Amino acid sequence: MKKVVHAACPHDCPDACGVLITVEDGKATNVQGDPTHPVTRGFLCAKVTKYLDRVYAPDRLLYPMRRVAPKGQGNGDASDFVRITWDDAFAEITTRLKKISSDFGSEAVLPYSYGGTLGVLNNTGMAHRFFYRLGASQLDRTICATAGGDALLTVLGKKMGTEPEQFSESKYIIAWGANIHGANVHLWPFIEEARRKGAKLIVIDPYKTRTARLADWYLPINPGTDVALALGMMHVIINENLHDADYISKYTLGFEQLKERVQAYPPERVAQWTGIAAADIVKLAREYATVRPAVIRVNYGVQRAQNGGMAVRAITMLPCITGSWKEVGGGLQLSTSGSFPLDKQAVERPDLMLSSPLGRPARMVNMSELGQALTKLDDPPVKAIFVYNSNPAAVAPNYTDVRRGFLRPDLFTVVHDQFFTDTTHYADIVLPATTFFEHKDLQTAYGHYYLQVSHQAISPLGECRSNQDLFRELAQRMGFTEECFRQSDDAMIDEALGQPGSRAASDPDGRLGGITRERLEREGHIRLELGDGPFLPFARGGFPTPSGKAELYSASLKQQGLEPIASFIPPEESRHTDRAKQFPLELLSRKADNFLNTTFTNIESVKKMEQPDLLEIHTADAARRGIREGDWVRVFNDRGEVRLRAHVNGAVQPGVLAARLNSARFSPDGKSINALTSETLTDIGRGATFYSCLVEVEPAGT
Ligand SMILES: Nc1nc2c(c(=O)[nH]1)N[C@H]1C(S)=C(S)[C@@H](COP(=O)(O)OP(=O)(O)OC[C@H]3O[C@@H](n4cnc5c(=O)[nH]c(N)nc54)[C@H](O)[C@@H]3O)O[C@H]1N2
Ligand SMILES: Nc1nc2c(c(=O)[nH]1)N[C@H]1C(S)=C(S)[C@@H](COP(=O)(O)OP(=O)(O)OC[C@H]3O[C@@H](n4cnc5c(=O)[nH]c(N)nc54)[C@H](O)[C@@H]3O)O[C@H]1N2
Ligand code: SF4
Ligand SMILES: [Mo]
Repeated sequence: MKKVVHAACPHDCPDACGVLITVEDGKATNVQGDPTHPVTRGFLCAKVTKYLDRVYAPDRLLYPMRRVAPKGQGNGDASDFVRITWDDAFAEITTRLKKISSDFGSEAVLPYSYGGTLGVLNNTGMAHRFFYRLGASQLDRTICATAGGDALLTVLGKKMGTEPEQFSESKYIIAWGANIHGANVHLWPFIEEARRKGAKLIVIDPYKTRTARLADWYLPINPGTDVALALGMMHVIINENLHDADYISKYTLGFEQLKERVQAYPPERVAQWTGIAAADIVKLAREYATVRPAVIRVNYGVQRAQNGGMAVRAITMLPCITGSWKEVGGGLQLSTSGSFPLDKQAVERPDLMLSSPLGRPARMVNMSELGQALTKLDDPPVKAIFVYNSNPAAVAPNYTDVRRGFLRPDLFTVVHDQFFTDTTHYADIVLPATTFFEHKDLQTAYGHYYLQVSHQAISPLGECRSNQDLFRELAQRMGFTEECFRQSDDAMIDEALGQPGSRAASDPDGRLGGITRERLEREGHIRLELGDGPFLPFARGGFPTPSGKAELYSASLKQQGLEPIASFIPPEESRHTDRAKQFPLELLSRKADNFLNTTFTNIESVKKMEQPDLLEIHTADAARRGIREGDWVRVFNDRGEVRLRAHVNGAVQPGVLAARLNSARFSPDGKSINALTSETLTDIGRGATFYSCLVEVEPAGT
């Protein structure tokens, strides 16, 4: 029997595509983009196009297993483990978690999860309920987006922005630290449509991405200097009277202070920091303010610098002073995630912390400081780590300390995943997880405004369990008697959506309108209730900030001891500081266009599209060090070193190096690129600073 099932891609990607899976006799035989989804438009990215290879990969983890090889040794695959039953696995996990909780307190247990799936249920759902009820440490999920996200909130009050469809109406499009072809490919057709109608595409990025190569104007910027560029643009716009005085006076707060501040950022000065010529800064500012409508796609790349919060704050002020929010095809998009008014409390149940043995909210542990958490944290120390939806042994900063932590013989490590990963290499128990083909979920997005239901297309492979099923069962085995641990997935989707008519608390603006699970199941995707026609979130102000205005001056930042407007403070690890005398090169350990963080790194057909072992370097920097194209090089600083192959291709400017995030186990020396990055946090949002990283490089010999 043949059927076509509607699903939604849950990978950590703004596009959240509608997916059609063909199933024949219980086996998935085809996968394609949903042609009726207005943003997916019938195509998938190159990696998910190969998804059958991932679901049916020969190395899928299919059974629970217990380690027999010493941690961190062995082959890193099934041969390091013996197969056990789910009953054995549950028995061992519950015994260990109970013992650790009674010996050290429940906060000695740490959940660790991030973006494996962004499905509402399998991303948080039962797992959150479980760890809240257990009284485990809470994980502060900062590794990706909190610097920019929190900064955006200080200006706009909500994570909302220009809908992707409106980019086709723009005349001036700035991709600011946004690798659209690599990480957000479904925005591209709208940009192409705009360009056919005469729009210009400008790319601001220290790395010459494919998007930059296709742009009308590419501005390579020194890493971590975006806040200076945005302030410099505002210097020109305000002093040349190109701002929208009416919009500013009605809907913004703090313009006078901003006007005073930008005087310290004349283009000549900004040029010295950013490496962009003063004349270009003036031209960019004038064009941005006068060629209308102009839209900014800023992505999370800019906020992985130490001053990344201030960068996003300053960039977000631009459409507020030009009044560009008023225009169809204007405004700015960082994320649309704040517009999905689901009932998070009902799904996650943080109130269960009060019924835990602690009887209070548990301590927070910052996931961007995992190395410290596993090697230094005390009172209590972390004695058990439960990893799902994540591969921390590769993606967390400061790999050396993270690995040292995972190697601790007294640390009990459980990993739930679809594959053996860098992290299962340290796991005592591994548990097999379903892919999105094998379970149901509710899907939001951070790059558009459509809500979707993702149907289960096939039965779980082997003995795989979804995150929902795992934590539902584990709660029973721990003896948690609360009714919420028996709830079905459908009941949880209903709770997330709330009852039409009684949604007031989580959905004050009525954005869920008449959306119900039944309707989603029938229709696949439904646009949030944003009114008819193009959605202009801030055309008439309505900023949900404390003042109700776009806050160019933020009293709440000031209260936290932070700069209330924005100012440029160079990252400690950048060419502008003393540390650069010792380690003079700025390393961007970027995402691979055809992997998704470390997901897909083991899939042969996807691997063929990538060359993850390259170090991209400018000719001048290579020549000075006697490095030639294709040479093996040693990239190092005082935290660690990695081996890569030099590639001189014009992608980076002098002083900048670029490398790819990859699985540690598939990299030339078996180490993560994060052996070089630090646990220093961002100015706003406690985020990781992957892109503020100074290194030196030398030929490695053979
Ligand atoms: N193919 C693919 N798609 C992905 C991912 C992936 O790994 N691969 N990851 C997903 C995830 S987790 C996320 S968070 C999103 C992220 O999506 P993006 O934010 O677009 O991705 P990044 O690669 O982090 O950064 C974007 C660009 O910022 C540039 N950049 C670095 N430093 C600076 C700087 O100081 N200033 C400026 N102006 N630019 C800078 C980088 O060179 C990069 O080209 O993408 C998602 N989609
Ligand atoms: N150097 C450097 N480091 C970085 C970044 C960078 O740009 N440079 N980017 C950072 C960013 S933005 C992010 S978001 C993080 C990403 O960090 P992670 O979210 O840890 O991303 P992945 O490495 O893709 O690991 C996700 C894992 O979840 C598994 N998984 C998928 N679906 C499921 C499921 O349903 N259940 C379970 N149990 N597991 C599942 C996948 O198989 C995979 O092993 O990395 C960060 N690290
Ligand atoms: S990873 Fe992104 S672009 Fe690729 S199918 Fe999933 S949502 Fe779409
Ligand atoms: Mo991310």
